[in-house]
Amino acid sequence: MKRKLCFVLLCGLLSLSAWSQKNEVYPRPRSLQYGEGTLALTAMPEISGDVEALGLAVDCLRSFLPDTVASGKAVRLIVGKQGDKAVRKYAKRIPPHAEGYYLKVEGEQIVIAGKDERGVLYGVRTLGQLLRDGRLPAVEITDWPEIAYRGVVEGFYGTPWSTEARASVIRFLGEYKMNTYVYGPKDDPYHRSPNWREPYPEEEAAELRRLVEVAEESGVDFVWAIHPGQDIRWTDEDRDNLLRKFEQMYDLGVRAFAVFFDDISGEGTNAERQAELLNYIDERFVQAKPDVAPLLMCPTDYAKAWAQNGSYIGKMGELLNPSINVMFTGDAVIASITRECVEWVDEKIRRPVYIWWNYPVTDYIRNRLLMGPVYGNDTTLTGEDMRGFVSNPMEHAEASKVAIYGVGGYAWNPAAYDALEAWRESMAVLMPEDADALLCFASHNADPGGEGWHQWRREESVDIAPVAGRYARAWEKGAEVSAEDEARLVAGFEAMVASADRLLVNEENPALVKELTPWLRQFKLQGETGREVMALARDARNADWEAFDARYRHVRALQKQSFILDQTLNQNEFQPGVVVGTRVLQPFINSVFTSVVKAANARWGTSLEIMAEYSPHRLTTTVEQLEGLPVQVKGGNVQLPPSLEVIRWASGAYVQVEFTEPLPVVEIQVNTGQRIVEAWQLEVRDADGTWRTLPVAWKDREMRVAVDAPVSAIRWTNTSLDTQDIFLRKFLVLMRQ
Ligand code: LOG
Repeated sequence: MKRKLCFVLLCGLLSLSAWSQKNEVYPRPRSLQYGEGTLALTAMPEISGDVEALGLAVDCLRSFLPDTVASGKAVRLIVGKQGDKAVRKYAKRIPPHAEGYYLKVEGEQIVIAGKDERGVLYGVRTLGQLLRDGRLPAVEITDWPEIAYRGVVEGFYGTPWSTEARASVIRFLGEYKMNTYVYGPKDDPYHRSPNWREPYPEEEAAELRRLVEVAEESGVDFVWAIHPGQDIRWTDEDRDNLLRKFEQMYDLGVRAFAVFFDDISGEGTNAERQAELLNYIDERFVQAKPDVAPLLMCPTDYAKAWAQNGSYIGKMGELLNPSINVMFTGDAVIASITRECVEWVDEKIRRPVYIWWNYPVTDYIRNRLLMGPVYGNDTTLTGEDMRGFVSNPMEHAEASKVAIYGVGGYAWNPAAYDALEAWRESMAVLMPEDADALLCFASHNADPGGEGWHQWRREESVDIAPVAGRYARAWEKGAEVSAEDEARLVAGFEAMVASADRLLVNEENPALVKELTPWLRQFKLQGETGREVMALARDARNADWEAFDARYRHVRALQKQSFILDQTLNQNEFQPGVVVGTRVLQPFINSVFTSVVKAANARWGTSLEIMAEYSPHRLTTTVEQLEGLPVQVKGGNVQLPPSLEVIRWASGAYVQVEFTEPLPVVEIQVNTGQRIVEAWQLEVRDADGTWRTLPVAWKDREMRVAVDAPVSAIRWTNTSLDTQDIFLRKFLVLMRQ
């Protein structure tokens, strides 16, 4: 994967422009054969088939063909679904799979024969993608989706999508042959406890009704989910409350329903009671209405990590009516979907699982964007293994389309899915003119970081990572750097600045630009800082003090600007701020800056600050690996970035964080990745300047010490007689807010 990604990015510019000239069908069809020649199609063809009954498909046809009769008449379109008179001749060619279609363009004739209504629609969509400059290639296609339900579950915490954003995503789903939008934003009060019992106020109801219409026009099922588990009582009254709410949603036009029991505690988690309720809803509501889709549920144990003994999830398999679909997020909350896990859960739930894929959701890392390729899910999985695959997106709807596009291709045909190809195409879909700039930005904004709750990681900055590694190591060791590597790094930073500038004023996709803007501003600064740090390294090598001194001040100013952006944009109470390029670029820039300034201090006898990120606070340490580590300010708290490598502390070695002034420290948390009881000392310096040692209590790998006093510095020392190898997974100072 790595090598492939790297290759593709290297030729990124070239292949992108070549790609946009082609008219590929996406998702890739099962079988596609081009014939000889092309057919001109500039107006509505003469249709053989029941135009009335074809409804959506004809609307779709009109959307890419001018509705004039004049010149198109020569072309005949034979269209219909299985059983229709018009396509009887092609009955044998129709794939025996739901939503499948057969399409043939030959001579002056087009045939679209669907397995069902949606199959016909998908045939027409394919036709639309094949049409370029009024011409269609002669072609024969047989196509159908592998996974029955494909699309999105709006299931994140945080600001729910606006109606416009939802409508835009729903249309996007339809366009790329996805068929499902599940409505379940955690922060819609009428979805969740305690207000799930209440009807939507008029205005919200009207917006939902509109969305149901948009979904209908797009060939997408709008699934409305309720989340009653936190306060539900297992009484007839609450059962009736739930059904009443479903009836109201039915009146708004909703024809597909879900019940979510994730992230709850207490009585609501009872497996038997949940199953009883769901079966009741299934029998009295879903089955009782002729036009309602199969019921969908999200279990309380929705990931294997905490469904280990399988007793809860096994009960669901045993008790739930067979037609009810059961969601699952995989091995963990955030995880790549593996065959092993799917087989495990399928056996437990006694039906093919409906995957709730927690990507590109960022509600646990709100200062980041996830815009990398959709890769890592098992591509041998079939419709027998999974009944559904839906993506839980970011609260940034437009930016999420990069991932949603990938998910669409994967779920349609996992075996033929090409992660990198889909990723590059999505850039051109979102911003045809600035696709290369968007690709540049996306390639450096992909990794969730592995801090905090979830450990799942993504590749990032893949093309430049090995070059950056070589260059930074050379500086660390004081070795010769490669001129070629240096040139590539400089070009990379310049491309970032140029991409950010172009995207900031892009007019093709204003909604996307608006979402990205805080990150684009940070990205531009990162590109500028990287470029200037490379130049600083050159000044140091050339022993040009004057140039170095001026450049150093410039880098300092850029670092401070980045700090200010992080402290002022995207402020929220969870992960405030804006970070970019965290996996490769920022650590690279920091490491080179620190190495270069250290070398300069040695050469010129100066004592320039080597901490690479701006901070009002200071770090002093005798641990070499921690030198230059930034003291970060996040949501008013102070922290050191978590170390991913083992840190070697000599006897007596310490790290000390000094604040600008005495600050109201409430608690200090240190996580060392291993259990340590003695031989470490935590001290604080009180406002009057005296140091005192705090009693330290460990719980597992972490110690938490209450302070609750103004403190001007904190020191953490290895007081044992031996060298200690520990991680510094967390060094967090909580302030009174
Ligand atoms: C929630 C979901 C949230 C996601 C990622 C499920 C089934 N539920 O841990 O609403 O967006 O994780 O933070 C979840 O995934 N719980």
